[in-house]
Amino acid sequence: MIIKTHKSIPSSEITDPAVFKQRRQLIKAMLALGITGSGVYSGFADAKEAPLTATSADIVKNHTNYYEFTYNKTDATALAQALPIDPWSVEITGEVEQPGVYHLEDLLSQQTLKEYIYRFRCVEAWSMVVPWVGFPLASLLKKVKPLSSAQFVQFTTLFDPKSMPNQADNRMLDWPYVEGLRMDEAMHPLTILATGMYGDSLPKQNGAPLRLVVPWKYGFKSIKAIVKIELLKRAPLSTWSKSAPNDYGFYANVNPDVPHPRWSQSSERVLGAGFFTPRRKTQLFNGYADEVAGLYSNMDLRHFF
Ligand SMILES: Nc1nc2c(c(=O)[nH]1)N[C@H]1C(S)=C(S)[C@@H](COP(=O)(O)O)O[C@H]1N2
Ligand SMILES: [Mo]
Repeated sequence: MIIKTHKSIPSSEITDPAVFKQRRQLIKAMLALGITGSGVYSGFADAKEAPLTATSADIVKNHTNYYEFTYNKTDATALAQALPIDPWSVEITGEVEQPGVYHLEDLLSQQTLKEYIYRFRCVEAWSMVVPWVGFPLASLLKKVKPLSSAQFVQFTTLFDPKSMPNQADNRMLDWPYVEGLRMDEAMHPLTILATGMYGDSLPKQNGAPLRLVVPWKYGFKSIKAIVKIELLKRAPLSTWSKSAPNDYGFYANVNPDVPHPRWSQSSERVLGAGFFTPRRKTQLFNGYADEVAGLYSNMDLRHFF
């Protein structure tokens, strides 16, 4: 059950060190028991196509974007191991009936973990297919009861310059990393919080212990190492939109017809595909249009990019 604490408590008091190992065992046990089968949404967006085949775990774990650690794609695998993820707590605050600092273990014990096999498309025009382990963000939000005034959700990554070397300067981005969703996007059943991948716990470089995954949006929306979830009346200013508003919009829906100012988004390089394999044609909403197009029916997607 959720133990609610209304003021910040020192992280040293939050969880027993043994709990991290338990969490890992929990993920494995739930998968083994079949509590988790494939997520309801796995692949169904691709009914007209072949079923999704996951990219090799080796690639997904060693080709990452994690700017708090490095501006290249390979070094976070080693550097992120310094991130202290146990104990971990998440502050839920803002326009919500039950704000508090929640122990991650308590949040997870209320959720049923499932596997969600999703396409993942980075704004840099590469893509992969990842079998995440997680639960719908909506299911967590419902437990803390958003107020009717809540229109947006803002997420914040851990700020810990000791383990995240690039947080020590603000040259590239303003830290901590912040992202946001409109409330209906946050409540959409495709939107998950991931605690694992490939049937195991989440590697640190991929956003452990808790990250967002929004499969119809560019990868930068899928914020890693979340310590704060804030329900807001107004749209938050996300990190990338703030740093380059003409390049990265708030919505960041995958859209082959809306180019980045410096490159086309009409196709993508599929990670793990052979050198001679042609690029894949990018699909509107990353192939999830049947599920999510309705969220944007009255919007000009070129303006709200
Ligand atoms: N905190 C944080 N979250 C982040 C990023 C980051 O640099 N810091 N990079 C984003 C980008 S650009 C992408 S493409 C995905 C990459 O996820 P992966 O490294 O697990 O593939 O994470 C997103 N979430
Ligand atoms: Mo990205």
